[in-house]
Amino acid sequence: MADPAFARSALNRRQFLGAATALLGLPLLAGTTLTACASDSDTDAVTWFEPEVRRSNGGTLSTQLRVAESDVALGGSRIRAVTYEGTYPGPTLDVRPGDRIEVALINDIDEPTNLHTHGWHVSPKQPSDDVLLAIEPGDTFDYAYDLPADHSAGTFWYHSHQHTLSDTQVFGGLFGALVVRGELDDLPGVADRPERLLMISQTQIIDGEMVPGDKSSNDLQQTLINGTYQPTTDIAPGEIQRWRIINASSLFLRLQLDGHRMNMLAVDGDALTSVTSHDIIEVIPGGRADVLIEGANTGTYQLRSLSWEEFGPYYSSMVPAPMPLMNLVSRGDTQQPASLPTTLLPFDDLRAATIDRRREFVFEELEPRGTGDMGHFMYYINGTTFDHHVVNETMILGDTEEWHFVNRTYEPHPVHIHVNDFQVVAINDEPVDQQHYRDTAMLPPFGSLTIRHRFEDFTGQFVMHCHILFHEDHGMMQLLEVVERPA
Ligand SMILES: [Cu+2]
Repeated sequence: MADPAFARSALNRRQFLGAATALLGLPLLAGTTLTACASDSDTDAVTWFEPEVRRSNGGTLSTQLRVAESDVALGGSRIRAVTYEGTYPGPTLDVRPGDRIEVALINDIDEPTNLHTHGWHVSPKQPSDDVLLAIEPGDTFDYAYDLPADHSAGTFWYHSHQHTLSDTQVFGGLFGALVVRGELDDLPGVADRPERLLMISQTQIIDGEMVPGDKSSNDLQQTLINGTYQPTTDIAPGEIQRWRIINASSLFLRLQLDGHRMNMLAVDGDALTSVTSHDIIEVIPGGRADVLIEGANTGTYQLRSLSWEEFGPYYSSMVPAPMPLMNLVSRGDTQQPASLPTTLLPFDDLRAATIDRRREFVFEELEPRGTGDMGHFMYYINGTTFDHHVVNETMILGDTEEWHFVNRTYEPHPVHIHVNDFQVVAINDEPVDQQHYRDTAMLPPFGSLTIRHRFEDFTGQFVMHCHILFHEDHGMMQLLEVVERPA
């Protein structure tokens, strides 16, 4: 058993209740109406839900996302929740590079909200991905995103980014998937594979009501896939499916699927140079993975998230015990074996780049536990908390920089940077060989993370923050600005 002093941590972004339950990994049953959809004897039941898909047509997608409280299908019940368009998750927006995406965000709740297109390389200026905007109650804002013609293809997501309310709003249901179809999808072995969307989130339901994010307790939360608790989906033996996995929760997931390898195509919507095969994949808060799954022999297999116990005490509380997430039933006629792709897409390795500037960011936090007041929890980058009036760092368009993040806390933080993706080049000052970009990476406890990125195409102000949204809401975010190169 881990030292409880360390176990009060990443999961513990809300009120810390019932630590013993979390540590023992007891089933999450208290006061809930959620039920598992498949038992061992009933795995033929396919209980699979994916949200409505809205596709672009002729280079345009014009749609609305209405933010309102309604009864939504959640975990097998009807639950009051604030969502987009009355579904949990919201509709999937399915687009192509070069598209123009217009979204009327209608705010029909009694607090401000806004919209962030997580992972998209688009302008951070309004009416595009400006997360400093606050759309007030009763107002509608017409967002418009011009996705570059060379935008990477893969899996992204959208969610509320209203500072101080992000955690509550996203936890409550304000999120949905973004799919970009492009070059990666046309490759032999990737094209035309049947798809599954796995959007992973957390919720807490007591007596048929959702507990607001700031009042809920981590150890009483359920982990859902597309709003369903432990759903079941199917595959045929030998069939190759593409799974789009999105971590909309604050859990650091280590996913393992019984009897199957996970063949990785892309991380955070950025293609790998070649397919890599894994027994376990890590998908951190905010992160995504695109994988190919080849159906095993007839039977029922479990997807679960593993504990981090083996990584040491600072990780022990992230997922306290192996957590079942869904069942995969392999059934039907065996399909003709198809080959998995090997080579994917080329990649501009920034380890070879000339570095224009280096910067350092120190992550610290103050969690005065036992005070009973989460309002005292503060999270810092370079000694300050977020202030939208203050630009913390200014970069020059076209420059390539190396950033070194230092973690002076006992828990990991998922570092997310808007607009431009980055390459991880070292972890704990040891070089790593990651031949792809990403938009979110783990800063290890009492460790460091080194990344390289280039500021391309867009000037303007945007943010870098911890994607444990409770930490972001309580300060762990910086305002960045890219400017034209001075004459
Ligand atoms: Cu954090």
